[in-house]
Amino acid sequence: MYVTPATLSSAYCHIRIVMRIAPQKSDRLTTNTHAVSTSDGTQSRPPTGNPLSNYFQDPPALIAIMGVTGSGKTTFVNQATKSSLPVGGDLESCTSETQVSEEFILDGRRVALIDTPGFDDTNQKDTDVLKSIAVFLGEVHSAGMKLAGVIYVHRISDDRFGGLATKNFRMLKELCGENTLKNVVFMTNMWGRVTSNQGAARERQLKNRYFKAAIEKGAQLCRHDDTPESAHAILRTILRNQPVVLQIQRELIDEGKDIAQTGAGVELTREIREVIERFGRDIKELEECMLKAMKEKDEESRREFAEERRTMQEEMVKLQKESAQMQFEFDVAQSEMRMQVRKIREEYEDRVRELERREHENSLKIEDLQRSTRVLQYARSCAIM
Ligand SMILES: Nc1nc2c(ncn2[C@@H]2O[C@H](COP(=O)(O)OP(=O)(O)OP(=O)(O)O)[C@@H](O)[C@H]2O)c(=O)[nH]1
Ligand SMILES: [Mg+2]
Repeated sequence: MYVTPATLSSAYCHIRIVMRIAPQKSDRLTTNTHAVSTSDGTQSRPPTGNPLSNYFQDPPALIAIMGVTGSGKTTFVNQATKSSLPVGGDLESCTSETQVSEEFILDGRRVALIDTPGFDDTNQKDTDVLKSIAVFLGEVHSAGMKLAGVIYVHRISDDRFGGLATKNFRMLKELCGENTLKNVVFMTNMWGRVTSNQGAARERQLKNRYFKAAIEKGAQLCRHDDTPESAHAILRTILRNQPVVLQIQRELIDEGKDIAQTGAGVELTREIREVIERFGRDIKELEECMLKAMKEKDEESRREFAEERRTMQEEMVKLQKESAQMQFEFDVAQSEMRMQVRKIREEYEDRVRELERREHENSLKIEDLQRSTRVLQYARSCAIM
């Protein structure tokens, strides 16, 4: 069973997600006893619902799965974790919120996969996708957890690296940051849909062009052959890495930036800002043309320029509203996240205080016991004399 924030709209859902993958020590022992071993070294485990505070002590290895809508992210998560999260068709998008898988055991390590929605080509959808990923990753970082890495899924069956692939890849770079690219694996899938020559040629193009710079900074390129064994082999590659803090996590939590100010936020709003700026310049030019037509008493041209300016102004106002709406939604997500982060920290501090209190009590008891032992030993030695 999986937890999706879609069912609960506020940031509260994120805490529930985090809690889902945070087993208590006692539960972990219990569930491990019931874990089902499989021949390939993995174990599936029953769901747990435990306090978030346990997460601070012993989190599972977390790996995020990113990529274009329909590239096969959820399918990969299902294969790796042996679950059945809903998957979409090739064109329509399916996963709308960041969700985390049940944790499972791979080679004796607890692992959980973070399935993310892909960026699309509408401002509204992209705003929602960034909010969902940013808030989720921000909360994970504030709970003291790091990511073992990120898998970026790319369909080898795509005959070109189009606009959506470019956008998603840029967003990946902004979310991760240059320094964590060594924890990124570019995973190509859908090899069954191409001939081996076609696939190999596209793979070379990815390696030597689109992913070249990232590969030079340590990212890896892997093939996935649509089987659980191949999924696990890719996860093992990532699990060898030192866990990292992604750029978006650092920006949001350590530097206290708003979502819109982060690299990913700036990248996402860049396009809309550029179009608004271009409209502004075009409107100014049209106004100069109108003025010139007025001076030359060319009423027909002036009217045409005025009509064009009106249409452009309407478009610009529409875009400005969209931009303001994006900003507003980022702000709402931001304040929800801050609230959650505060709660997470308070809970963590309570937990630490409780542990310190118990430790103090225990040391008093030990001192007491030691005193009693000394008295007893003294009494015994007096009796012997
Ligand atoms: N042949 C083949 N089809 C695949 C593979 N992975 C995914 N698919 C198909 O691709 C379609 C989309 O898969 P999803 O797993 O929903 O893709 P996604 O990336 O999670 O999509 P969103 O949730 O919309 O972002 C489904 O019809 C899958 O059956 C693969 O490795 N090979
Ligand atoms: Mg999906």
